[in-house]
Amino acid sequence: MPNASARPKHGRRTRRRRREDPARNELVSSSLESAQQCLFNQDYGTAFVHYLLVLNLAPMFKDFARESFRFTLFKWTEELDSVGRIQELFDCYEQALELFPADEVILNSMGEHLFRMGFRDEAAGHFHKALKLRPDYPEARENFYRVANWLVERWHFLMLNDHGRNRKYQQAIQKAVQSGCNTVLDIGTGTGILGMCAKKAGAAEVYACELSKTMYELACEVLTANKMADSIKIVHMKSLEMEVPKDIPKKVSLVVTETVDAGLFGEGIIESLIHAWHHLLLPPQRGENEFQDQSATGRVIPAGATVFGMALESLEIRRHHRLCVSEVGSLSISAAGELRSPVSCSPEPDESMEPYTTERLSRLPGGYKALTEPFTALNIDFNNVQELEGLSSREVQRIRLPVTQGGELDALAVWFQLHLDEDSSLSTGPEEDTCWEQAIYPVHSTKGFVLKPQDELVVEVSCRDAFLRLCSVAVLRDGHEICLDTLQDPQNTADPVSNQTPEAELCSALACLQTDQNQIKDFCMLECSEMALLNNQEYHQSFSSALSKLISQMKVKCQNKEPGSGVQSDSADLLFVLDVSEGFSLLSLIAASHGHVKAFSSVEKVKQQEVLKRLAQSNNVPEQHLEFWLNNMEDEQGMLKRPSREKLWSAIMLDCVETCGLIRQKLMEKASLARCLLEDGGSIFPAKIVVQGILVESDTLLLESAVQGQEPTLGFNIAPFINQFTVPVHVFLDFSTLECRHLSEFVELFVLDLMESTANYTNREVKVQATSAGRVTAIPFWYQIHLDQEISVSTLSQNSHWKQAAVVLQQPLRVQAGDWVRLAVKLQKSAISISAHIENPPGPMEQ
Ligand code: 44T
Repeated sequence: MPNASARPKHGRRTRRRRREDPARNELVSSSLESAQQCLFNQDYGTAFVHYLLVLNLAPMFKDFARESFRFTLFKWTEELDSVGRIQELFDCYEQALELFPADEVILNSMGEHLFRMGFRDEAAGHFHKALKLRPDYPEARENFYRVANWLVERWHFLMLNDHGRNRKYQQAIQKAVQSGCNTVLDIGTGTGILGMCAKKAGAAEVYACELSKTMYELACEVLTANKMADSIKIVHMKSLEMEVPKDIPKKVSLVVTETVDAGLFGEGIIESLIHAWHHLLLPPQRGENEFQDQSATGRVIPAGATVFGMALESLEIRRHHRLCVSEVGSLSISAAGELRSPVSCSPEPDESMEPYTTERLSRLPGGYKALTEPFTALNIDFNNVQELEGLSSREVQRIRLPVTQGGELDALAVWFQLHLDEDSSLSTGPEEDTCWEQAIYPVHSTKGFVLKPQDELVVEVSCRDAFLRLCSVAVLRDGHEICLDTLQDPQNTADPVSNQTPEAELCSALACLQTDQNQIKDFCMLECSEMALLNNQEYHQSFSSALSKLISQMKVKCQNKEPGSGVQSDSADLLFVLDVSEGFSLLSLIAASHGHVKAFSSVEKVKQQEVLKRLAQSNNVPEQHLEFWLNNMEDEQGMLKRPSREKLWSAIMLDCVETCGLIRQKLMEKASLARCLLEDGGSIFPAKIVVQGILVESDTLLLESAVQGQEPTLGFNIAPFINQFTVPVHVFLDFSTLECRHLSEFVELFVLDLMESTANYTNREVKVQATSAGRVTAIPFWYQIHLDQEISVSTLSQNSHWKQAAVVLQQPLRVQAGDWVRLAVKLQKSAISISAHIENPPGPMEQ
C-alpha cells in the first residue's frame, strides 16, 4: 500500500496560491457538477473519478462531499466486485483512504471486501482501526468480533493463563542462557513472551520473528510497553525466509519456539527447525562434551518430543465423521454412496483433507472409551538435524497394539510430551491438568469395526508431507489379519463388524491386496457438522412432521379453491417448497418425498447434488420434483425469488443457526424477504426461534476469553495488549461438558418471530432470579427452534450438530441466592449482546 506519510505535503503558501487559481476553481466546480450528474445517471465509475479530482484539488470540499463520495465509492466497488476487477477495487479504496484516512465507514467497508477475498489478517486490521476511531460503531464491532477469533486465536489466552507452562519455559530458557547461550532467536514469538524471557535471563542479543501481521504488531506494542523494543529485534516474517546477515547479523546459539499444535507438527516445526539448523543456528554440540562453549554451539528449546497414541470409542467423534443412520426423516439413505468428513489420513495426501481434527478428550460429550493402552508413536530429537530430515523419508512404522477393552473403533487420539530440556517437559495428554487439546484421527470405514479384547490393532505411523499421520490399517484376530482399508467399497466386502468366518476374513484380506486404481471408490465429502446433521434423526423427523402437516393443510385449501383439479400429474397442483439452508441439506428431498411437492434445493456442490439425486431415485421421488435452485441463480439476492411460474412458495426453509451457536447473519432480512414470497397459508420453517440462556459461574470460559488477573505474566506487561482481542461472545461451546456452576434456571432471553415483522424488537429486558450464590461470569445461550406451533427442536439437544455460544461478562457479577438479575439483551444485526446488573433495590417479584 502507498505510504501516505511519504507523500510530499503541501505547504500553506502553495495551498493559498492554488485556491486562488481561477482555472483550478473552474475545473473543481465543473468536476463536482459532473460527479453529481454521473451519480444521478448511475455511472459510478466516472462519478468516482470526478470526485477524486475535486477532493484532491479542493480538500475543503471533503466534509461537504463525504457522504456522496462514500456512496459513489461503495456503488462503484460493488460493480467492480461483481465483475471480478479486484485490483481496481482495492485501488479505489486506497485512493479513498488517502483522502479520508480516518473514515471508519470506508475502513470497515474495505475490511469487508478484504475479508470476502480471504485476506483475514488485513481485514481485521481495518475493522480494528475503524473501531478504534469509533468504538460505538456496531458494524465494525460485529465484523471485528467475527474475525478476532482467527486473528488472535483463543489458545493465546489459554497459553498465557497456563502459569505452569509459562514457568517451565522461562526456567528452561534461563538455564540455557545462563549456561552460555547468549544469542537467541524466538521463532513464532506471538506476544513476544519467550524472547522477553531470554532477554530478562541476560541474553546479549535476542531476535524474534512472527508470521502473522496482527501478532507481529501486537508483539511490537508489548515489547515497547516492556521497554525491550530496542533490545529485541523483531521481524514480520516466516522463519524460513530469514537469512544471515540480512535479518539477523550472525547465527544464534539458541532457538526457542512453541510452534506446535495438537498434532505437534501442524505449525511446521520440522521444516522451521531444519531451516534454522542450516541457516540460523550455530552447529550443534557434538557428542557428550558438556564442556563445549555453549555460545559457540547451537541448540533448541524444546529439545524434542515424544508422541503418544491411543485407540478409542466415542459416539461423539463417530457421528461427526461417519454416517451412522440408514434412515433420515423417513427417507432411506443407504443409496447415498460413500460420505466422508474432510478429516482423513488417507495414504494419498489430498489438499482438501485434514489429517486430524482436535478435541479436548476430557470434555468430549458422552466421554470416550480407551480401547488400547497409550503407546509411543514417535520420538523426535529437535537437536538432531539428520533425524529431522530423515523423518519424511522414514519408513512407515507398523505398531501392533493389544486391545484392552472391546468397543467400536472410532478414532486414534494423539498427544505428546514436549521435552524442553533434559529435566523439564510439558504434556498435552488427556489426563493431565492442562488445557491442551488432543489430535484426533477418525476412522472412516463406513460400518465401523468392533474390536474385541483379544484382538491386536495394527497402526501405521508415518510422517510424509510434514504431518504426523496415524492410520489404523488392520486387526489381527485369531491369527487372521482383517484389513481396515477405508478405500475399499464397503458394499462389496464382507461386513467386518459381524463375526466373520475365516473364509470371509481371507476374502477381505485379499480385497486389501487389490491395488487396482479402479477400486478407489468415488466419495462425497461433507463437513463434520453436515455429517452430524445427517446423523440427527430427531431434527429431520421434526421437519418431516411439520412439513407434512403444512402440506396437508395446503392441499385441503387447494382442493377447496379449485374443486376437481386434484390430478397428481398436473404440475399446477404441486406445492412449491424452497430450502435455502447453507451446505448439504436433505430437507428439500424430505419435502419432495411427501408427494405433491416440487422442492428446490440450495445445495451447490455437484457431488452433493448427485447424492441428492441418487437418494431421490432410490426413494421414488420423481426426478422433476427436485430441482437445484442455485444452478440457475447467479447471486444470493436472486436466491429467494419465486419460481418462474406465477406460483408462490408454500414453505421456505431457512437454516437460522450456525454450527458455532450464533444466529446466522442477515437472518431477519432473509426472513422478511421470505415472508413476501409465501403464498397465503404458507410458512417459513422455522416460524419462530426462542433464545434461551442461563447464568453460570465458569472459570474455564474466563481463561479462554482473556488473560486473567492483575499479576503481570512472568513479570511482563502483556495482558492489556492481547486482551484488546477479547471477544464477548464465546462460540463452539459444549454446554453439556462445560465446567461451570449453574446460578439460575433456564431463562427465555429473546424471541425472534420469523413470520411476523411487527413482533420483533432489538432490545429486551429480562429478569432472572439467582438460585444460588456465586459469581456470574457468563451466560451460555442456545435456541429452541419452533417449526410450527407444536413442533420444535433444541440446539441444546444431545444429538444436535450445533454447539452453543456464551456471552462472557466484562466484569463478573456477584449474586446471592434469591437476587434478581436484570439482563439487557440486545440483538444487533443478528449478533446478541447481554449486560447484567443486580436489580437494586430488589425489584418487584414479577418477571
Ligand atoms: N500451541 C499450543 C500454540 N509461527 C500454537 O503465527 C503447546 C497447542 C499448544 N512465525 C498442544 C500443545 C500446545 N515463522 O503466532 C503464531 C504463528 C507463528 C511462525 C514465524 C514460523 N515458521 C512460524 C510458525 C508459526 O508462531 C505463533 C505460534 S504457532 C502456534 C502455536 C503446549 N496444543
